[in-house]
Amino acid sequence: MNQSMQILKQALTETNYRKLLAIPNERVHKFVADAIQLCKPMKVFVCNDSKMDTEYIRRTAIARGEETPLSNPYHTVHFDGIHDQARDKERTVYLVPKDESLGKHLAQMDRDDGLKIIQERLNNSMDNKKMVIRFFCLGPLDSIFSIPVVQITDSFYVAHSEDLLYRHGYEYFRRIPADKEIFWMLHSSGKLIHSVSTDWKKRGVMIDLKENTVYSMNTQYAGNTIGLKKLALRLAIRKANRESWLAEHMFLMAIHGPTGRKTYFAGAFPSGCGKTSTSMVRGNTIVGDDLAYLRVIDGKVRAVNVERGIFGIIRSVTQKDDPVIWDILHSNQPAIFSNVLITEDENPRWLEDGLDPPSVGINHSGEWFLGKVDRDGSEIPFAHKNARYTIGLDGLANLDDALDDPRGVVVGGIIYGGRDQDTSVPVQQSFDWNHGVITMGASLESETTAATLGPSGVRAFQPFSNLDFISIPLGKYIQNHLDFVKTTKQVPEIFSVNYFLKDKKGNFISDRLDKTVWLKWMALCIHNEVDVIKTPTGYIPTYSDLKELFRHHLAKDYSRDDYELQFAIRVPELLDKVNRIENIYRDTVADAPKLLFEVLDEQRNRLLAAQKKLGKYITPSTFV
Ligand code: OXD
Ligand code: MN
Repeated sequence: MNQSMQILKQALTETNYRKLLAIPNERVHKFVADAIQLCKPMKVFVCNDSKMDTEYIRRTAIARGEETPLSNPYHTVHFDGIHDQARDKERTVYLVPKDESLGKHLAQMDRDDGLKIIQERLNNSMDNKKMVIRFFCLGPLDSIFSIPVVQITDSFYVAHSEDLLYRHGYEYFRRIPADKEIFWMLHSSGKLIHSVSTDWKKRGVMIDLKENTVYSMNTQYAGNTIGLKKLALRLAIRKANRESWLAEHMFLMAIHGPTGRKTYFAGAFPSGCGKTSTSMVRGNTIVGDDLAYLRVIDGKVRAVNVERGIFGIIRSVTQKDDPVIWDILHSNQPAIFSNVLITEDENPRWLEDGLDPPSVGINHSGEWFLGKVDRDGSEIPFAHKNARYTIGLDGLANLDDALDDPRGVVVGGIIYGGRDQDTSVPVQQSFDWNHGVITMGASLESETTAATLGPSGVRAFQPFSNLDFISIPLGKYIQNHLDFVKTTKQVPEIFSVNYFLKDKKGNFISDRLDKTVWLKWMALCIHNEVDVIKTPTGYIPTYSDLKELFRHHLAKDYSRDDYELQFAIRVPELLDKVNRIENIYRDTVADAPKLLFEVLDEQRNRLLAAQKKLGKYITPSTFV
């Protein structure tokens, strides 16, 4: 018997040992044995795909106080510690060998130093806890897109969340070839007080690229702990780059057109910028709201949802604007709410839910009452801005029937969107793939949000909405995008959207539901069913097409004044943006492709020529 087997035999009960050994993969056995040796759990639970096992996970999360039941028997609430309410970008680092660098934009440290820290922090980390071993698959099962993942965690909340969010993979692991590439995740919440991680100063997410392994320590917030979400995305981006496909921070949805035609779109928006709400826009169907893999198959770009559930921002979900989400959160579909308020009658409440604000309850700060302040004297809102809901996709009324298609869906369009109050128009189509990749994807900027720790509302470089997760030098990542469509004749159209333009007084100049129209317009554009106006930065809609779309889909009388205001070409701001982006690439991205500078230069020249002829702020009709 080898050493791993001896460790397993000693640490696992007979039933768990048999369950683990039913997976005939020695690398799996070794990963689990090494984790046991390091974390020294009191007990180990191997979870298979059965209802009994997954129900055990849910019940234990409640029994251990990691989740609190609500009046709806299918609902629970989880609270993260007060310092652990969002993704920690600073403490999420790649471990790289001494002679390698991932470039200036990626947080990294020497691999040997990192491995030492991991050994220190995880040593004995589970000594009075139970370790859970889970198996999942990213993407549909038995597909070219599938990536098997082993998750080890001491958090039943993490294991329960993954149950709702991912495709169960225990049986899948039993049939994969011995040499199949696997992603490995090891998480420990560390020391807990009242079921909350207390050692947040020693929080860390460390990504060992060499071994395809991610270690998450002393944290519970799902964005730092759920291995299959943003932790696996970082590994997938490397794999994608190696194998010439794309792993993206994108929703996937079908826009329904005339006579029921479906056109699939993948859309990349930074966290907290409308990705989920876009994928849920009424009259269309959703495949996924956060992560997509895209591959060229038989000459077409096809994509799948990596996940099978939603970990969504709940702030400002209302019955009026988000009816599908609202309904599911008020149904008997299982849901975990996090960092919301629990009312006295055991219901969840969140900020801007369209109801009268509560005055008492329990939230992540403990007992809460109106006017409660933190140590610095700042008022604590009744729920956290980054409060979330976790649900499976199954109960959604608008779920697309291609969700589990192993070949994925054919992508007609790709959308890039960010929080931009003064520069880009609400919607535009790029001139071609390279123009879209460079001026819309690689040039994306967005104001920071509560999804990450640190100040919100600061304009930040956010290429492809994926900067937080890119795990290869940025220039290489961009080159992979440029090359991606080389073998396809059916190249997706690229668009940008901006829901966040404001007037001089700081008021938004479009409504939340206007995105319905932008989406329908983009689908019509792909099928050449609308006229477009060529501007220096892309093709924009005509007033008459939008007027008709607003009337038809939102019963709204769209005024020419609104059109002129929203679609004005703001040359000074657009020029500033080109200059800012060019400087960032010139100064901080050593491997930026030459083409990037050429395309940015062309954009600048078009803007300068337009400014010379037509002035600084150009009304859209001038270009007709
Ligand atoms: C998320 C994020 O939770 O991007 O999806 O932070
Ligand atoms: Mn996300």
